[in-house]
Amino acid sequence: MDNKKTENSGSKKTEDLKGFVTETKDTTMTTNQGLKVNDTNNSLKSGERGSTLLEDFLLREKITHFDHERIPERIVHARGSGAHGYFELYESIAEFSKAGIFTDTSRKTPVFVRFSTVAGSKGSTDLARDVRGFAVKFYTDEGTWDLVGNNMPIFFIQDAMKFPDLVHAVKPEPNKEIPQAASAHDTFYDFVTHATETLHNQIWAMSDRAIPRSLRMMEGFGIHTYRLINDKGESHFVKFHWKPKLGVHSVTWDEAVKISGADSDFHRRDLWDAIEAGHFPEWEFGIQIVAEEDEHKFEFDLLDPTKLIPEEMVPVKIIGKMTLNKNPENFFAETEQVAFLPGHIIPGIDFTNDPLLQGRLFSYRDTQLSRLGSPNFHQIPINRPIMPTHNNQRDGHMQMDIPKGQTAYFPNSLSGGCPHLSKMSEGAFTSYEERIDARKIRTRSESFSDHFSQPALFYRSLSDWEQKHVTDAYIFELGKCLNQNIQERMLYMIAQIDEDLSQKVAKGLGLKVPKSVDGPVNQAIGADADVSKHQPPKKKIYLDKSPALSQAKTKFDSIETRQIAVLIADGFSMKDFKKMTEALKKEGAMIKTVAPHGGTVKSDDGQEQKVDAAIITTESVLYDALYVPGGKASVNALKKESKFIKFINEALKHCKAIAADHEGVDFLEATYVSDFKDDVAVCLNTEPSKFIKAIAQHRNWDRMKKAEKIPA
Ligand code: HDD
Repeated sequence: MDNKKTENSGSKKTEDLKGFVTETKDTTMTTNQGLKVNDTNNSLKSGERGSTLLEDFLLREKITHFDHERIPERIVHARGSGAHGYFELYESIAEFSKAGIFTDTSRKTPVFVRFSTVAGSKGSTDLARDVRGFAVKFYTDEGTWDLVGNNMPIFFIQDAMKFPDLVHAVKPEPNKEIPQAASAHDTFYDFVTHATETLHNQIWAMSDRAIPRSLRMMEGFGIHTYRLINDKGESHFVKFHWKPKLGVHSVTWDEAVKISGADSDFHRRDLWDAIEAGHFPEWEFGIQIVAEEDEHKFEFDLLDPTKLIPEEMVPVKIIGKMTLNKNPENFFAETEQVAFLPGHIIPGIDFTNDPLLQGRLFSYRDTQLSRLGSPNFHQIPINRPIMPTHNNQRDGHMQMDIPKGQTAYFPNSLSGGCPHLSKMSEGAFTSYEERIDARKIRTRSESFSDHFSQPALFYRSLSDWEQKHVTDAYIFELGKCLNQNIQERMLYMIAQIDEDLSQKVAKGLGLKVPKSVDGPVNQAIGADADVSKHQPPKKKIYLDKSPALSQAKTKFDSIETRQIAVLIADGFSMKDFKKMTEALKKEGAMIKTVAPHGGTVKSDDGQEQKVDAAIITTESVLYDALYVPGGKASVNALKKESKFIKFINEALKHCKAIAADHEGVDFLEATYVSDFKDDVAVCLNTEPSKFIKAIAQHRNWDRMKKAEKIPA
């Protein structure tokens, strides 16, 4: 593998980090004090078989460090994977924002991105049904900007005050610490059915968006409405979007469950391997702009984070691109210690009064204090801005800088007034001067009370196969709830979104959709609030469908980095193998040979071919497509291993592209493929181009209904 490709091309942040990287190559072992060590295997004892001496400072140093190696994992988003890269601007948007990254097209702004699941612990499976975090740290010339978003455009709750309740409901139940990394349990649905604001994000979590094929194949969203501020001090509302170059693709739930067993690091490995192989993941960056005077023209409130602005109402303007081109040197130092704060902002961008965002501005700084242990967490290499910092903050645990001088206060004359204040004309940050005339009041705006229109819009906008996946997901999730009241209450809520969907889910559960539920629908308002005002009103239909919400409308033009399993044994046809794999490789696909055993196998013309995976070590769910070349002896050997038959049937069931040539076709006759010979993604003795087209389609969902019956 060409590691040079992953060098991050002189990025200011990479250069900065280089100063902190330590290497062990060609070095001698020392203690932390630089003392050379000649034995790290045996403690100091009173005689060969005697007790260990307290004097043994080498033992104490080694063990003490080990004892304190762990830090608290993130309370949410504990499981994550990170990468370095850069952001480039296609065109200036100076009319909206004065931020350097939005006006200067010559810049390559370094970024560090961390993707995550939300509910699971640090060691949980990548394939949990969950929202994915999409946090981007931009190291800009004006200071660090963190855009801490998710792969879904809306959030579960409207006010930060409810975040601890949401998280306590979804996390493992506190008495038995079950289930890990799963929302399919009573406490979550108990909460969801009483706080109906959650239903929009919840139905997204039932969709395929919650089980991405790859972190490189999912969208990202800033979610909140933010402000862009131009050099005249004018404000526009904005929503931020990331659009993956490879399109938005997912696995099926059956695959997700199996991948969790076969390779629970599936997403982390996929991201790492793609970057190491030089297939750098890319996302285009887009903005939705709303003028100040249009703030109230929508049928929903722009400050409500459970609402999206349909792209058909306000198009996404693509203005830049992010490329991830370097893996971290050390997981803990970079990916674990990186601290994202929505409050890290730069001139040209500002907050709105979204009550969820406002609470986040407090929470993220606060959490770093217990997670990283010190207010100096910004001095950790990955968190340092690329610009020098000067202020009068001092001391604290693990101070890494040596601030010089007599003064640590402002104003001062002893240090010539330094660090002096920056003028606005020199690029200082100032908050947008929003006019406010209001009562101080603890309440929820009535404009936030429509909880069903957008989940319904989402469901209506999905294709048939996506709707089927949502239905199955609800049946699975509610089927795991032990409390029938909660199941029925949820069926009632789903019926408010879509009656037909609720009936299908009820059928799967063997229950009836209730006509009403006990108590107010929305109970998350407050004891003295007039709940009737907040009962979600009747669903509104302000847009029939939003095609942008459907994965059926994504990109299907590339097979780059797709994993293709090629099933071979001794005697496989090298001619078939070469023709197909060379065509696939040309398009950027990754070829993985799977054989009855590891090591190598011999082709029909006597060549040794390396085996990437022995069948016992692998599963079809880890690949996007499969190919069986000809070769009588090879096919006979494959037939002898029943797992190859399972491998093929399972790939077929998951609607993947399958190809075979010559005797390979005979082998497929022994599987359920024989019932699918007319399928467009089953390519028997065809040119590679047909197979390539089928892989680019990601899946042949037309096969889904019939393929579901395959017992695999
Ligand atoms: Fe959060 C982490 C995304 C609401 C409190 N959040 C965290 C991460 C992401 C998000 C991607 C992981 C960052 C990383 O990789 O280190 N969170 C969101 C989004 C939200 C949101 C998109 C709504 C739009 N979060 C939210 C609220 C609160 C928090 C309302 C609290 C009031 N989030 C946290 C936290 C975390 C966090 C507890 C845990 C670790 C961390 O911050 O650094 O403070």
